[in-house]
Amino acid sequence: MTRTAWIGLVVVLAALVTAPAAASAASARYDAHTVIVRYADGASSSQRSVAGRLAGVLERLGRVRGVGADVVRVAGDPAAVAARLNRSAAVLYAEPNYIARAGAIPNDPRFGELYGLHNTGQAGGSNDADIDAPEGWDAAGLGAFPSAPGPVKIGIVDTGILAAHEDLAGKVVDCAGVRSFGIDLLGLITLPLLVDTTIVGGRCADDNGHGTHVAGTAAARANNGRGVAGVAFNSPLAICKALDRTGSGPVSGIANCIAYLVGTGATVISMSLGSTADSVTLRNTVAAASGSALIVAAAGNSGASTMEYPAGYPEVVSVAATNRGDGHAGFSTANAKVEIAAPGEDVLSTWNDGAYRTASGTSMATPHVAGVAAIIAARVSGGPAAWRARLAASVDDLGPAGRDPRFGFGRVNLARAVTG
Ligand SMILES: [Ca+2]
Ligand SMILES: [Ca+2]
Ligand SMILES: [Ca+2]
Repeated sequence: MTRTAWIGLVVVLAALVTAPAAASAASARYDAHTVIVRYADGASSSQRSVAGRLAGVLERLGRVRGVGADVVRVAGDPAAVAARLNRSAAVLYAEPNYIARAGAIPNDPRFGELYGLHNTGQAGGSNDADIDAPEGWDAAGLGAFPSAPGPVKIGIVDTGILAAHEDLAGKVVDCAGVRSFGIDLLGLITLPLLVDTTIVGGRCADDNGHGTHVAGTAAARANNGRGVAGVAFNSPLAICKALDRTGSGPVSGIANCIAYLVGTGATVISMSLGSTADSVTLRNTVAAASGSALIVAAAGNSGASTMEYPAGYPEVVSVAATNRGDGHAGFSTANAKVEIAAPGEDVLSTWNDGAYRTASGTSMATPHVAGVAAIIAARVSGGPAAWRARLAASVDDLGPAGRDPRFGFGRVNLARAVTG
């Protein structure tokens, strides 16, 4: 094959990543050992002490600033103690120490760093600049963090996955990849000779890290006491490796992977990759797949309006990136095809060394949307077109009112998506 012909065949799609850059899940309504009590102003200290002792108060732990109330440790059910206190003339009011929650907070030790899922202003971010994952999980009936596989499989075309990662264990139900990216020379470079993008089973090991990161954001195990939490933490994963260790691969492999994933029954397909080349092969493959799967893809990291594909195809949801302040991430491509935005700057997720890493890119935004789409697909009938409409209708509008080139319809919101 001549060099010219080869370049024509191999349109390289690059992974769209930029340079590297605890709470309790208990369901109790109130604290098990404390009560808040405000004694009557006229009650003497001995009257207070007697009333407390008779009701079950053991000791005073502290005060609630500004309201003149004490926090006391009690014996027995705090609600019963509070009821007894309320019958005493020495008490103005008493109540259980009710627990306020932001929806379902999983016990994963690094969940607190996932501003994209639940932003409390950590690390200088803006409160609630997030996809409202805890509220969404609650509303979707996932607040108890079921570990059993959910009904919607997410397909990912990327560099593969570290399937044995502690936070991805058991997630991968389909694994395949292209047969050969070329001839490997001592692990240093790959000669683009004898490229064979036929899909073969079992070939999805991640030698880059990008694919493992994307998979973790979409579907890492939640509430398992380890690492992070994926948006659709109960979705099984179908993985197809079409990008090599440098994060690039020929369009024929991408197209083959899309067809493979459709065949596995994946109804959401996530592609954190793109190319400025408009390939007829890829366009036709995407069009054929879009009847059975909702396809989401990264808008690109040009920082400009450059059109990239597959995000630019009409059947694909093009995803832009936001930052921890709900602002436009500077690298994120902005153009008329951008349909939705999601957190994509400084996103913590799983890596192929078994650890966790922060990365930035529309690559990182895309799996947030894929995860929300999977939870939508489990609840909304009507197929990919209906799921796509729900995604667009359940955003938090950012920037200029309505759809705009930087944010599309707006930043994705899981809670709105499952209650809309
Ligand atoms: Ca929120
Ligand atoms: Ca986890
Ligand atoms: Ca807008």
